[in-house]
Amino acid sequence: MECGLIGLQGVGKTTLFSALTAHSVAVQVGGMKPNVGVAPIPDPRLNKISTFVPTQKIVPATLQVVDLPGVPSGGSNLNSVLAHIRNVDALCQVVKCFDGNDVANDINAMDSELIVADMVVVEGAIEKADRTAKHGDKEAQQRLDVLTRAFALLEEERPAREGDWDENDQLVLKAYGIMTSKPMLYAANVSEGDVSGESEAATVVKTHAEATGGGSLVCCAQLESEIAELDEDDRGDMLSSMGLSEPAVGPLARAFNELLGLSTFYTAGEKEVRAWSIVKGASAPVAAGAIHSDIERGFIRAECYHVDDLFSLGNEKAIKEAGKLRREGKNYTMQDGDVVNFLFNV
Ligand SMILES: Nc1nc2c(ncn2[C@@H]2O[C@H](COP(=O)(O)OP(=O)(O)O)[C@@H](O)[C@H]2O)c(=O)[nH]1
Ligand SMILES: [Mg+2]
Repeated sequence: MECGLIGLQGVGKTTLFSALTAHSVAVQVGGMKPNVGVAPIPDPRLNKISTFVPTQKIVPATLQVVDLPGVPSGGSNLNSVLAHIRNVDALCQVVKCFDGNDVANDINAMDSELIVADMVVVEGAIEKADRTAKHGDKEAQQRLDVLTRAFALLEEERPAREGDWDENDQLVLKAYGIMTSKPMLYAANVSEGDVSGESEAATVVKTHAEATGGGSLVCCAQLESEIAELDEDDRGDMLSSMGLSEPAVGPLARAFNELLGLSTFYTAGEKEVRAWSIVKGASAPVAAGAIHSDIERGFIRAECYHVDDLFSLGNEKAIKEAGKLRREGKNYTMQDGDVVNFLFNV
């Protein structure tokens, strides 16, 4: 899953990107090329598992993050920026809340760019689908219906995300790269003095997100990037002195998991204890495929228990004796927090 940081120029996207990815790549400030990096998702359950299952390595799940160039209002590079935005799975719109700027106006400026660009795409697609649908093509008829409904929303300056879409509809919107239909998280980038987001500016962001079917969170990108540069020991002190319990990447990744409908399962052994992100409701073989396509292809069964059983019973033997070690077949729907060992044969 890939999440794109978007927003106007100078709102703190690159600063937040550096904090999220802990400077895992060279960052170009003010550059026109996207920065791509990987943010490890902090997970308290993962560390707790390793206290019960001694292991050599702890590997968190990751979120791929792209720092997209700022949308230059009407600028010549607009199309190339938009092309990048169409390709990500979810969007995080960074909103500047530290400068006394007109926050509502900034959000509208950014949202309008996306809405207008989507209208152009949808309008063209409607014409094409209309021609094909006239020949009695069922699929084209469905596309036409989805596109027409999306257009009606966009025309009212509302994001396509606000529509009532079923799974098939969503596939259509995704295929056309409709930006305003992507899950959106608004990040209020607040000043050091407002880390809990009590300012008027941060409230505007939250209210807007709620009204338009998006998520929201508060972070101070500047502070987060300073924290990310500290070593592990100093980080905790810095966070607590700022009244924060964890770096923003935690809430951000959780908000995305929620928006994207993801859940987590674990593998736990001597070599590594590891968290994996999958789509909620995925079957056991699909989850196995997140690890390796061979395991999905040769899937025999999953042996699993829930992390909470590990935490209460202490080890696999006790879990087995309590009858909580389950053998699940290919139709099993993975539950968030399953600890799994896949048996396979290729
Ligand atoms: N005071 C303050 N300055 C910030 C914050 N976040 C970013 N900045 C500053 O705003 C400027 C633009 O940030 P940058 O991340 O390059 O913005 P981008 O154009 O959206 O990528 C830089 O000088 C940052 O240091 C913040 O939370 N507080
Ligand atoms: Mg930047």
